[in-house]
Amino acid sequence: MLAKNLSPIEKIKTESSGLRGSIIESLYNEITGAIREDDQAVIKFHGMYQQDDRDQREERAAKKLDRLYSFMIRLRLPGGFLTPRQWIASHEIAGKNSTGVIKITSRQTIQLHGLIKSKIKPTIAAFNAAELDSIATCGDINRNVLCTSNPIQSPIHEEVFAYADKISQLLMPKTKAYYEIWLDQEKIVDRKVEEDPLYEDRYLPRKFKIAIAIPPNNDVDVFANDIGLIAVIENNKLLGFNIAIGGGLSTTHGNTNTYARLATVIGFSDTEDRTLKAVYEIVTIQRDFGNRSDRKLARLKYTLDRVGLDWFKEELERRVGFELQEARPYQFTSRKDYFGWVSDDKDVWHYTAFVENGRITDEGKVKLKSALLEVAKTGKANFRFTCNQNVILSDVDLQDKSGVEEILNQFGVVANTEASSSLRKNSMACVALNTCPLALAEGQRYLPTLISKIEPILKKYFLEEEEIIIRMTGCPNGCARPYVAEIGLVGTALGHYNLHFGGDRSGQRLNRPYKENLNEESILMELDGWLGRYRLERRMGESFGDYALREIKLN
Ligand code: SRM
Ligand code: SF4
Repeated sequence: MLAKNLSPIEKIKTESSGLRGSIIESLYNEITGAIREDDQAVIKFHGMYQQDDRDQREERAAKKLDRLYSFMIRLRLPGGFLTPRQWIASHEIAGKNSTGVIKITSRQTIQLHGLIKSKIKPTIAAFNAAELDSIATCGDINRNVLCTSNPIQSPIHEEVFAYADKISQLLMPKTKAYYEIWLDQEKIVDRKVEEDPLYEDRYLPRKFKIAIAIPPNNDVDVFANDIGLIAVIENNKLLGFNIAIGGGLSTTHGNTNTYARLATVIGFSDTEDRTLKAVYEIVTIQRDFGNRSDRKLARLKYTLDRVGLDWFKEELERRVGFELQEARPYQFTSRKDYFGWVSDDKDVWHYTAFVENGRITDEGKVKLKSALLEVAKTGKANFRFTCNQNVILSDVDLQDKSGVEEILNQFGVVANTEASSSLRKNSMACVALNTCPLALAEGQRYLPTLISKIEPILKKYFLEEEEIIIRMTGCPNGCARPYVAEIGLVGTALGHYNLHFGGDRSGQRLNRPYKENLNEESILMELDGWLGRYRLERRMGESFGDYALREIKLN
């Protein structure tokens, strides 16, 4: 299908000898801090990206210096879970080998930036010693599998959560290249042992994303994924999952063939066996029918819209050998994190700390990184990352709660979580500059400042308590999911953003583009006008997103 004019990445994949490429030669080339171009595509499948410090590009170019290359590594953490021991290891690795900042991503895992080439192997070895890896967190393959984070969401959270790992394992590539290259394990001589019936040698046409949501909280933004599984639970029993397919948010400025799309629910599957089979075969259909010529149109959402929902479902049922049942009713009411302490039905406690844009550092009065290390050292809390880029110190027994709280107080974490405004706590920005090569504008370095300028406007209209979801990205790829925010800001050029309005609180509606290419002054002016009118004209209980959409439709 669409095999003509394959995109250059297709050749790199099939000729990579099981994702080995010439990475080893690239690594030992001491003349440059970079790796060969083809290998830059291959190492993505091992969870890394080559980047350079964009702040220094011009100055270095003027001095005729090579770019300042470094690497970003992203961990595979199904459901976003780390033990305290694994947190301590991650903390130490970040300090030794990277910039030191640990970044919680919008997909529930952590990234380290700024690794120089010679530090990649020691980093992977240290993660491996902590039973952690970065396999398949990037590249044309199934990525980190998400699951609703907070254990309070359901008494059977653990049972649903286990699916994230099961799916991650099911869709892991068979190649042992990761172990050979980065961990010096024995070379595979007979490549037959790593034959891969799922990915073959061409992998998928594009990245592939899966999330599991436990209603009523859609914290994972389940409809933004290629496959979304919605747990159906009755009387504390997992009946199965509604299956949604074809979600994806990225667009390209000026390319009208690209669009954001929310996943469509196609049916319900009951047993574990059937659910996993369905997930697997959805992936094989995308492997076989996805567009391998134009990477801009290669995600499952485009395949689905091209072949049609009916055809896709029929093909899926043919491949799995059973019919999907009719989708069961479900209701999402929010997407938020429950900041502070909450306890579940077993009197086990979970503290959600606010981490602005997921950046774990010691900055100003908030020594978050030190606090998390001290908590980890007590061994009394697990670490769960949320898709809103926050951290939950989870599974704390009642008798250990005050000890954990004392540490959080001592390092300013409680004060910061409590003092941050509702808007700030419901905000999210992508990395963007200075590391993201695709950034057109700032993301996480700028949103905090902009929020400080929006807060007085909210105050003026007595809207400080409103939990309005605001998200910013430095380009239209949508890494902080701005297209499902109530207020979305999508970078077009330095200092300029498209302004979107009208997402709902539970992530079941795309917002609408409102105005293009606004600078800060115009953004603040628009928000002042809109928030003022919202204050006066909103209906009882109406969220800002609902109000804005209603108004946009009217005008
Ligand atoms: Fe993303 C590419 C960061 C979530 C859509 N994303 C990138 C790269 C790797 C840039 C690159 O290709 O060189 C960024 C690295 C920046 C850096 O310096 O760290 C990057 N994406 C991120 C993260 C770290 C944003 C964050 O601040 O949290 C998120 C990491 C998630 C993870 O742990 O795996 C991240 N990216 C997303 C999401 C949100 C989601 O998945 O829920 C999206 C939109 C949803 C979707 O996929 O449709 C997203 N990222 C993209 C795209 C557009 C994909 C497409 O369909 O066209 C790209 C560009 C690409 O793949 O070509 C991209
Ligand atoms: Fe980079 Fe764009 Fe993703 Fe932001 S949205 S991290 S600028 S690719």
